[in-house]
Amino acid sequence: MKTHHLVLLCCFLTVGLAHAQPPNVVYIIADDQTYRDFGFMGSQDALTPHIDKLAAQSARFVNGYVPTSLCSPSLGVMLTGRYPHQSGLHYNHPPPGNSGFNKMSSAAEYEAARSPAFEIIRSQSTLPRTLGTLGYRSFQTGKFWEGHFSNAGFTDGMTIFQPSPHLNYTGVTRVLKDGSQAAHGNGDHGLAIGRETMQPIADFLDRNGKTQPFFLWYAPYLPHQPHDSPQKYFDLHRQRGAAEHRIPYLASVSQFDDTVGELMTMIDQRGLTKVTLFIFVVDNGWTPGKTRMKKSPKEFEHTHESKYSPFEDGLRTPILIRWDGHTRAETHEQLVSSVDLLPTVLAAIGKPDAIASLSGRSLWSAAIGESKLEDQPVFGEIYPGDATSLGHPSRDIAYRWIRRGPLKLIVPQSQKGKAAWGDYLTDVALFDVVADPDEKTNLAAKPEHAADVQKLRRQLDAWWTPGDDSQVPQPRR
Ligand SMILES: [Ca+2]
Repeated sequence: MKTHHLVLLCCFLTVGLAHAQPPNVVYIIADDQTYRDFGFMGSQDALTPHIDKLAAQSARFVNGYVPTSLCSPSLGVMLTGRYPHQSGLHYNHPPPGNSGFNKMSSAAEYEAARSPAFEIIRSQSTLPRTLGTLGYRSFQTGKFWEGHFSNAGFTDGMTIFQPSPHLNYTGVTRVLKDGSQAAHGNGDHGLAIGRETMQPIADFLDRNGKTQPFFLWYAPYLPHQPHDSPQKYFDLHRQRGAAEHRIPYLASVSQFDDTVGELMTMIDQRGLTKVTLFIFVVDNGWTPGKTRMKKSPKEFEHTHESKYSPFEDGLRTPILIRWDGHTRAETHEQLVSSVDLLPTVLAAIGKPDAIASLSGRSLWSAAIGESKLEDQPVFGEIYPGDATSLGHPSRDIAYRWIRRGPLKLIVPQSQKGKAAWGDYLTDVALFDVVADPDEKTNLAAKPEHAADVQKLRRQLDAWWTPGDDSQVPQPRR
């Protein structure tokens, strides 16, 4: 009798678990878009109706940050849940760097030089790898810098570290000295998503959407340059009287937004919206300046204060979290970071401890309206695009920053006696980014702020003081 009861209990538990299938997880990651340039963030000229609709349905964290304002290290934070100085993913290009790679004699030489770096992500926990152990299939599309999609633990994907010459826009394929072609390193075949097609996602959803939970990485090369959207998007913004230097960028923002609409429709048409957790974030900001690009005069260079920089236009992002029936559509003003996303997702799927010792904090209980988020500081680190060595972020770090309340402290780091890379600051700077979001007035030397500088500096150093890289994952030797 007892055994019979046990069997029944087991059956009951199994059925119970089957009903509690964890949600699908969809990351929508904008590439090079400034935090202000969304309708729901108050933009006057950017048109983002589909993202605005998602925002209206989401827990909205409007004071979000990425730790670093550059593509690959920022995506690395999202994949690993660790800061670049912890994951070792602090660069776009391993040594000898982007121009060094372009000077190589053959694709074989380039691939051999770049491949050891892929061991860095292969050796650590990632979101797709962890979700895989929990029964998820995962699909990588768009930007991805770690070679083949499987290196980060995706079960399926588009990026394979092979040239994709049919994508004939800049920054996708390298041509080496012997005429051979190689993948640039930022996503190759994956970069077709959004710009050329959404079909691979439709196919993945049709293959896997109903049978097991899935994780979708939607990180199209948009609104990133080249700003070569279909003419209708240029016409739209010209007719609306947008400033000339903003039109190519705004066109790409509109094109990106339309793809978000397509994606949401695809998921909806398959009846998957209610069982899907959506995350929206930007990898780094990008603000058009008024200087035309030499190589492509229809486009404009970005401002010095956005991408790459330690300033707000490079670092800020809205963060949206939506799972219908769970999250509450409301605005949160607290400071949050993209390093918080991985713990948030693990909390949402009921596996908060699936990866030990993550750096961020879960936003989940705030997103579902269960508790108010505590005010905490956010931190970050800025590097050049090219690493001088692997496994040693301390040798390349150029700026560290902390924001607490309205105050942001930026600390430049000189390397080998030279001023900090990037020509952003030569000395410690303190800004009140609420009163002065353009960071024009450096308060660091003002006597009334001496205590703030000291306190923030202590907190920043406690978070990370460059020097000891012995815990950083190493490349393959
Ligand atoms: Ca980017």
